[in-house]
Amino acid sequence: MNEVMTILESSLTDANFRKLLAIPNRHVHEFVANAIELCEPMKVFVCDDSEMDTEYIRRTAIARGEETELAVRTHTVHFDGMFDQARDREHTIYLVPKGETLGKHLMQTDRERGLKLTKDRLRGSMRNKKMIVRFFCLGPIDSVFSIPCVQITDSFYVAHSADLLYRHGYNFFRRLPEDSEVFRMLHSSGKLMHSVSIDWKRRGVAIDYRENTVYSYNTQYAGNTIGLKKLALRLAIRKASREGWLAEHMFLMAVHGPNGRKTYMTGAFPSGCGKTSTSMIPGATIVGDDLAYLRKVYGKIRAVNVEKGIFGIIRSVNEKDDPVIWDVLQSEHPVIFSNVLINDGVPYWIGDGREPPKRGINFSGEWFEGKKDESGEEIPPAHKNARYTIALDGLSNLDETLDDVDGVKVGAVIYGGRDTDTWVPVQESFDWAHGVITMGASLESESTAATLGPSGVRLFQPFSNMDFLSIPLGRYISNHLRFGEATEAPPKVFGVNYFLKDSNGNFITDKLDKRVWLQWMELRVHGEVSAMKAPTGLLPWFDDLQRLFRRYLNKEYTMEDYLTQFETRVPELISKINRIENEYREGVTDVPALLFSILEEQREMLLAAQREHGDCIPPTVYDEIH
Ligand code: OXD
Ligand code: MN
Repeated sequence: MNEVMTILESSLTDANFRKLLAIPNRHVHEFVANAIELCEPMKVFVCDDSEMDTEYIRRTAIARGEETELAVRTHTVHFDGMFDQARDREHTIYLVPKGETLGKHLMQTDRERGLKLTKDRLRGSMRNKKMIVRFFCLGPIDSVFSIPCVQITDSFYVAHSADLLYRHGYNFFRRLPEDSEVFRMLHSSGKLMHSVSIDWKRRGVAIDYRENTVYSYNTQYAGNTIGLKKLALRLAIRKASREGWLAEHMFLMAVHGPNGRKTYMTGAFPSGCGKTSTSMIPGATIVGDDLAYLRKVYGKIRAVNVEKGIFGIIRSVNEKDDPVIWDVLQSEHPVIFSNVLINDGVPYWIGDGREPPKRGINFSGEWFEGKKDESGEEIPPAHKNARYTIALDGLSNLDETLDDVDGVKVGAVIYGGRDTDTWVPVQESFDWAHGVITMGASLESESTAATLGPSGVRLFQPFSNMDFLSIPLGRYISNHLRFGEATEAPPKVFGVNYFLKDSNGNFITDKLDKRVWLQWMELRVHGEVSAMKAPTGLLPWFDDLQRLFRRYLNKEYTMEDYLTQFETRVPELISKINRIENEYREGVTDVPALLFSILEEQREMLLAAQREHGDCIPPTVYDEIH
C-alpha cells in the first residue's frame, strides 16, 4: 500500500475510508491525504451526498454555533467576523511559477515562496476540528461543461452553503476516470472564538493554478471560502483559455418575448451591480445569477449556469423593487442569511422597507441603535454586504433548462457597471468586436461593499471579471474576440447602465425599468424593432420604449425621461476612452491591435458628432437603422 493509502486508512474511520475509496480518482486521494498531513484534523468526514450526510452538515453547523435557527424553521443565520465581511482582493494571490507573469493588474507571487507561506498558515489549522470532504460538479452533470471539484473545509457553514449552491457530485466522481482533471479547494477558518475566525489579519487565498488547487485560510466570508464560487472561477478561466471557451462572471436568464418566445441572455455586471435583481426580474425566468460557462456547441454559442443556487446581496431587497426575491425570502424555502440583523428570530437588513428594530444580534454581537465600533463609527444594524444563500430549485421563476447538458443558446450578451455619468441605460453594439471592445473591455464601475475597502471608487472592471482574471488581460480579450468571430451569427452585444444620475445626484431610472430594457433587447435579437445609430451604438426609439413601459410596467414614459436618459454625453465618453486607452497602453501585454483601432474610431465618431451637435446630444438627432 502506498503512502497516500496509509495516511487515509489511518486517519479515516472505516465508513469514511470506504466512501472515499469508492471514488477512483488518484488526484482526490492524494489531495485528501496531503490536506490531512498539513492540517492535522482530529477527524475526517467524507460526505456522500446522502440525505443523512447533508442533514448532518446542516445540523452540525447549528450545533457548533456557525449558524443559528430562525423563526422560520428552514432558515438560519450565520455571522462573519467584523473585519471579514467581504472578498479580500489584496490577499488573493496567484502562485506563479518562475519565468511566468500574469501582467500588472493581477496580484501574484513566486509559486515556491507563496506555497511555503500558505502551508505555514494552514499547518495544524484543523487540530481539534473535523475536516469535511465534499464533491461537486461545476455546470450540469455529465455534460461537456462539467468540471469536477473537491472541496475540503473545516467549516460546516461553508459545507452547508456549498450544499445549496452547487450540484452534488459524489456519484459523478464515482464514475470519473481515474486520472481526470479535478479542481481542488482547501479551506480552514483557522482559530475561532465564538465560532468566528479571529486570525483575519493573517488571512489569504492562494491560487496554485499549476496544480488546479486553491487554498484559503483564516477567513469565513463565503466569497473567500466557498471554493466553487470565485476560487474555482480563476482556475476555470485558465482552463477555458486553453480549450477555447469562456468562463464568465455573468447571470443567465430567459427573457420572455411575444407569443411565449424565450430568449436567453447572459449579463456581466461587477459584484453588487444588479446581476441577481436582473435575473430575478418579474416576468422572466432565471437560469443563474452569477457565473456562466459559454461554449460553442453544434456551431452556436451556448451557456450554462455553473451553480445551482444564489449567494445574493440582500441590501435593498424589498417587496416593491424585488418582489420575486422578497417572496422567496419570506417563504419556507431553505435560506442561510448572513450578516443581517436578527430580532426575535426575524432577519432585517438595510433597505428592506420595514421599520428597523432598535436592537438585536448582528455581526458585531449584541447590537443596539447608536452602537459604535472601536474607531467611533456607528455600526449599522446589518452589514452593507449582508447576504442570503438559497438553492434555485423550488423557485417559481426557475427556468426549466437549468440542468440541460447542452446549455441554452445565447441570444444576447450584456455588459453593465455602476456608472453615474457616462453610458445610456441601454444600447446595442454595432457588432461582436465593437461590443467586446467598447462595452466588455471598456467597462468601469464604482466599487461596492462586496469587496473590502472603500465603496464608490471608479475602477477599471473589464468584462466584470477583473477580480477573477487568472490569465494576462490581453490574452483574455483576444480569446473573446476569437470566440465570437469564429461563430456564425454570434449573440448581439448590449451595454446597460442602471446607475445614471442627473446633475443633482438623483438616479434617473427606476429599479424596475430594467425590465423594459430587457424586453427591448429581446425584440432587437429577433429584429422586431428598429433602432437609431448614435456614435456609441444603436439606441431605442422613444415610441418603442413608451409602448414597452405601458405594457410591462403600466407606466407612462415621457419624452422628458427619454431625452435625459438617452443623451450622448460626449465629454464624459471621450474622457472614458482616454482612461481605457491608458489602462491598455500601460503594462498590459499582447493587447489586440483591434482594441486601439476600435477605440480610435469611437473617438472620431464622437468628435464628429460633437462638432455638429455639441457636448450633449439628444437622441432625436440620430437616423434610423434596422
Ligand atoms: C459575489 C461576488 O459574491 O462577486 O458573487 O462578490
Ligand atoms: Mn459575483
